[in-house]
Amino acid sequence: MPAAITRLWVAGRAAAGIGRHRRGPARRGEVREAHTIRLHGYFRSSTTYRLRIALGLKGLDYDYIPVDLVAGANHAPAFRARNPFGSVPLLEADGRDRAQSMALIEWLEEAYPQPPLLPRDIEARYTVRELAYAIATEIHAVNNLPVLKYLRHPLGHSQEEIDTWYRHWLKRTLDPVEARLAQLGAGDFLHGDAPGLFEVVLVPQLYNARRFAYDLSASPHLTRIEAACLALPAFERAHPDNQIDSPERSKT
Ligand SMILES: N[C@@H](CCC(=O)N[C@@H](CS)C(=O)NCC(=O)O)C(=O)O
Repeated sequence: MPAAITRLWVAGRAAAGIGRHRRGPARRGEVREAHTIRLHGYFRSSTTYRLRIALGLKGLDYDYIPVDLVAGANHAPAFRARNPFGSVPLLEADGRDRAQSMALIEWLEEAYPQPPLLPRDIEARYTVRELAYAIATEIHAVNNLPVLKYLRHPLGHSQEEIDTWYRHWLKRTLDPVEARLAQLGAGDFLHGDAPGLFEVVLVPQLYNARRFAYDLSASPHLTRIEAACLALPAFERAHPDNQIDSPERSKT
């Protein structure tokens, strides 16, 4: 195994008494061949962070393979051949290369249903998706790294203008998400007493928001949910600072 690859046993909800999964999705009456799950990602990528949390909450064991986005490793022909989007995360799972974080999390949910990231009740499931997809499609899509780079070059915007752009799109969606959480009377988590798809998407976005000095003081529901999540092992292990490609980790 190359030195850059680390084997992680992600306890996630296992810490709360939920057992470790066998590799390979469970299908009734079928003995699955054991496949290694490999997550190709970047420590600070919020979409990779989503996958680390989701895998952790599912108690799934995986290898983490860093892709250096700053060096452009995601544009190397060998990587593009595996993921034509040239983005992370790339998940090798069940014998197949898979891309696009939201599709990946929904796939994980279907392949490894326990513990669930979506509620059983159709209305509650709708609410979780409403808020998770608002963040994934309205904020992340306009604030991701290639978009910010494009604003700089060729469009020629200053860093200050780019930061203003970033915070504008954050506010435009985080404020209504906060308002919806207030309407719903959300507690430590959007639904029930455990995190799910919404929290998987929210926590990485708030990590990014803080990097861009976004003022979260008017978002008490968001920050309360974030704090409850960050206290859990699956979220702690998934944190960018705790990844093998993080400069923060190499300091310790
Ligand atoms: N829609 C994609 C977006 C993935 C994405 O934007 N990933 C970023 C990191 S967060 C990336 O790979 N950027 C490539 C680059 O910077 O060139 C998903 O959800 O997986």
